[in-house]
Amino acid sequence: MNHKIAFITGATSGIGKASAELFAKNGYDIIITGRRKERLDEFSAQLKSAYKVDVLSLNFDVRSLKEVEAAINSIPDNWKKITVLLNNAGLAAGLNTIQDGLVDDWERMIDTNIKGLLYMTRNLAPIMIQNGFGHIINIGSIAGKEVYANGNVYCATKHAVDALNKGMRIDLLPHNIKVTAINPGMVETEFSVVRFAGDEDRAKSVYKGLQPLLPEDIAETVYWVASRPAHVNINDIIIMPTVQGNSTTTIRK
Ligand code: NDP
Ligand code: 8X3
Repeated sequence: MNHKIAFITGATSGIGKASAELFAKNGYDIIITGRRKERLDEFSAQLKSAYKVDVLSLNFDVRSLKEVEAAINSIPDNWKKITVLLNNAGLAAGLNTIQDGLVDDWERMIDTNIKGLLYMTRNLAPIMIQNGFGHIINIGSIAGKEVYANGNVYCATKHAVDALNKGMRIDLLPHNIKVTAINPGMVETEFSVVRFAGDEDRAKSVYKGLQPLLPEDIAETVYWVASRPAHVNINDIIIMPTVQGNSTTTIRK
């Protein structure tokens, strides 16, 4: 075992996967999580062989408090000195007006982006408090700083992450636990494929004619935040593609 451990939710794809890889490259042992077990198994083997680190793979749905509790209770003692928790698992489902919104989409977003993040934090923060150190990094969004047409509930969930990030920072201050939010603009991952229920063409059109951020750009930011000196906490970052001014203003070729 190495002395640094990164626990990453949603490590089967996109930002979480790129972050897990960068932490592994920098010698961290990694706890990877997600619902797609085959992807976790494959990624775990890849990280172990490429970076000679230890990997613990936990296959659960962050929307289920029971599954979260069981997964965290299953962590062996030698994996409990968690240096970083990256609260990354999340999604957008649909892009509809409030009057046309699908309640099932709303519930998936609220249950994953808000309640999932809360379940993870509620179960891991006490372990960090016991350890006397830790760093919780929350992946928010530009959608947590602004609201755009048809983004209603997704934006609300990310505004909640913004508020929770500020609240956690205050509550965990006496316990030597750092708290950071990273709020990206457009990052090309599986995000839009998920948002548009598997419609690859519609997902591609989101990034057409512009250079979006890459998951590796966010991973570098996550790693930079996590590797600041002990006396420095980065509270909040907004990171955008150079060609994106805000949620709705972009320059496209
Ligand atoms: P991806 O769809 O590529 O990755 C999402 C990850 O979250 C997957 O690993 C997925 O794993 C996991 N996940 C989703 N739902 C659950 C669940 N119920 N339980 C456990 N894991 C879950 O998207 P991104 O990498 O882009 O998204 C990561 C985060 O970044 C999200 O919080 C998103 O809101 C945020 N974000 C994304 C932006 C973008 O433009 N891409 C911009 C701003 C913020 P699995 O399906 O295997 O469970
Ligand atoms: C994802 C970015 O602009 O689609 O959080 O809301 S956006």
